[in-house]
Amino acid sequence: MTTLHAHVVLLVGGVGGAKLAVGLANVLPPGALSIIVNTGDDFEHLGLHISPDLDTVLYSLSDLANPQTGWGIANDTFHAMEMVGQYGGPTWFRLGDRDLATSLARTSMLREGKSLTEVTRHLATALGIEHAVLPMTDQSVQTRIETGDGCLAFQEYFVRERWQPIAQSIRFEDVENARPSQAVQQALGEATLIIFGPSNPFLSIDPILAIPGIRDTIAGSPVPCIAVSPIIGGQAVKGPAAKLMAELGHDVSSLGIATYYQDLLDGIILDTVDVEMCEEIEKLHIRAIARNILMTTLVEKTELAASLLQCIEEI
Ligand code: FO1
Repeated sequence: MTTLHAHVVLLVGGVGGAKLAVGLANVLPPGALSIIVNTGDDFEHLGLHISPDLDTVLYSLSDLANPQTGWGIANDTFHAMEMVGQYGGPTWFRLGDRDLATSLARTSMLREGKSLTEVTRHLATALGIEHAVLPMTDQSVQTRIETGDGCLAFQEYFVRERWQPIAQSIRFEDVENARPSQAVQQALGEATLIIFGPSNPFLSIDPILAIPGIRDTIAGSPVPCIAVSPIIGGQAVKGPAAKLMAELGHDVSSLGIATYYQDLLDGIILDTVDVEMCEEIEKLHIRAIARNILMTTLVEKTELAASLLQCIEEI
């Protein structure tokens, strides 16, 4: 029997976090799950406001996502991109024709004065999503990566340079002027469980925690806060998490993840291949629980979500 939680709040970034969002949405009724999504990857491109992590979560929850890449829409076409290329425009960021429609709708609604939270609620409803998908803030916060060759905007680093430049530090432009949205503050205030999804700690979770007030709210919250490790057997499941942990001087393991979030975590869920690490992590006064955390199928996403909710009794 899954222990139904009154209100689970999940913090996520890209593809890995979106998979857990799908699993939790399968085991929790609307109103019992709020998904707070990183918007530090957002950028203006081709005159449009692109929100990659929000779109990855929206497409994943509405079963539209491209299963191979995790981002974009399955079986999308790229005729618009071809024409953009013919006119000499940038084609390095692959926006499919249906994917473009999401950014067209978002951009026109933002221009009408709607907030990113209102726009996202509209898009989610239109896609039949009943769970709350919440941008971390309605203000602009842009992740920047300082490398040996200067400062890169997020998508230049992640997509154009294929995250190969060596990162020296990461910063979030204008984060000091940002505020958690009303919906995010309410979700965190009502939370009975807070989960850091299996997302990149530096590029997906940190931007959310950097929004003034969010880290303190979580640190001061009486409810359990657990992380699902994005590192399995010393490797990232996808993306630059392992490479960045090494470049930024952290142990590339679930122990490194637990140590990084330390003051915020009551527990961490790591993969069974790393079970021997549990004892070391427990010395940090963080409960370490080994489960199969690699999610490919819907069943695996749902089973991990259900076991997360059950293992809270052990924390
Ligand atoms: N990632 C890539 O590696 N190459 C792309 O061409 C690309 C296009 C793209 C289009 C829409 C979208 O929502 C995401 C897209 N992504 C692409 C992924 C994106 O850069 C990452 O999902 C996040 O920014 C980090 O998780």
